[in-house]
Formats: sequence, structure tokens, C-alpha cells
Amino acid sequence: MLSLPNWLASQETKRDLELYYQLQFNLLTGEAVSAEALLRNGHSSNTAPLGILLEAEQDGSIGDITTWAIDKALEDFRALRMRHGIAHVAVNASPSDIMQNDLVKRVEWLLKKHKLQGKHLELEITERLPLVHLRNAVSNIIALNALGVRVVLDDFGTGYTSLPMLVNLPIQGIKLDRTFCINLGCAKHRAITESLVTLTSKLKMSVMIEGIETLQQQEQVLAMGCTIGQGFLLHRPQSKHKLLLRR
Ligand code: G
Ligand code: MN
Repeated sequence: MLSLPNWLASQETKRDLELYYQLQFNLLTGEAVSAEALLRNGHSSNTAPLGILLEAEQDGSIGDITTWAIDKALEDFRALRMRHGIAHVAVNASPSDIMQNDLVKRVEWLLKKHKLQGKHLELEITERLPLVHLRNAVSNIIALNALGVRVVLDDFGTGYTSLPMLVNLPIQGIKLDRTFCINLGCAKHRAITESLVTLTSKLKMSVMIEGIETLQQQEQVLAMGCTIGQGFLLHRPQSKHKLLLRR
């Protein structure tokens, strides 16, 4: 059994990070299907610690932060599922995480620790960096899938994402970047969004759109056949404590 290093206990105070959660919805039924765990600065709350993440990607400590986030998100999952009926919790992983040799072992260890199944966890890979070791990423995704963990590409359409990724990576779905939502008023952008929704369905992948802020956007993406969404219109990121309060 893999023994986790001390950072698991010290990371939180050292970096002063906490997790917020934003619910993701079935747009047809209005039911929450998942909650995305979002890293936030502990005291100033609601601000994403982007600087810390970029720095950690450079100095190689991002793996520890990601493992910490998975641990915490799995710990919170049961209560969130009881309260909101979600099927899984989604955690962000960076390209360097998905290429890391012991990622799968860590995930397996954490699932056992929390007595949860792989299907209760989804990893969203953000392509802030290029996936230079594609082979490692592919074998890790296959091993994660074997555990039942879903892997999706985050912020699709920005950064280093490209169409061949949909063929080269054994992923289960994509999250369309919020810029697609912002630009739904433009016919050309709308055509691209609609085509991507059709494409994912042909590839038998799931598609979620992020950044839904208006009813009109929600109706437009639903009309395109995109039935899963996330955005401020539906739910704003909240601390676990607030999310568990009775409405
Ligand atoms: O790309 P990623 O899946 O990590 O997106 C999550 C981030 O997007 C969070 O930081 C969250 O606060 C932000 N976010 C979520 N919904 C919306 C929205 O409707 N509008 C904007 N501008 N940001 C959003
Ligand atoms: Mn994400």
C-alpha cells in the first residue's frame, strides 16, 4: 500500500488552500449531477489561487496539490451526495498530473481510504501546458478508466487543446470553455459550438458547457443538444459548509 507523505496534513496550512464546490446540472431535469471542486485561497475566499497553481506546475509540486484536492473532495463527497444527489465529484488535474507515474496509485489509494468507487470521481484535465508525454497520459487514463474514474478535457477550445486530442486520448468527454457561451450571439461561434456538440455525440463522448450566465444561453445550448451545464446562472461556487445548509 502506498503511504502518503506528510504534505497531506501540512499542505492545507502551508498553502492556505480550501475547496469550494460548484454544482453541475442536467439542464433538462434541473438536477445536480456533479460538483466541481475548485481550489480557493483560504482567507480571501472566492479567488482562485492561479499564481500558486502556475508556480506549482513549474516547481513540480502540483501533483501534491492535486492529490490533496482529490483526498478532500472524496472526503466531502458523501455529504454532498446526500444533500444534492450528485453522482460524482469532479477534480481539476493539470497535464503534468496526468503524465505523472504514480497518479493512478495515489487515486487508487485515496478511493480505498474513503471507501468509494472509481465512478464517484471525475478528473478534468486542463491543458494549460502541452501534453508532451502523450504515452504516459494515455496509459494513465486507461488505468484510471479501469478503476471506473472518468476523465474529461477541461476548457476545451482554448490553450493547447486540439481536435486530434479527441482521438489520441481515451477520454470520456469534454467541457466546452466558457468563451463558447459568451460568444453564442455570434453566428460563426454558434456554428462551432453546435458542431462540437454534434462531434462529441458522434464520438460517443459527453459534452458539458461551462459559463452559463443567462437563461438565453441555457436555452441556446439545450437546443443544440448539450444537456449538461455549469455556470453562475445555475449555481455559484460555495464552501462545503454553505452547500450543506438547508435551503
Ligand atoms: O475551467 P474550469 O472548469 O476550471 O472552470 C471553473 C471556474 O470557472 C471557476 O473558477 C468558476 O468560478 C468559474 N466559473 C464558473 N461558472 C462561471 C460563469 O458562469 N461565469 C464565469 N465568468 N466564470 C464561471
Ligand atoms: Mn474545471
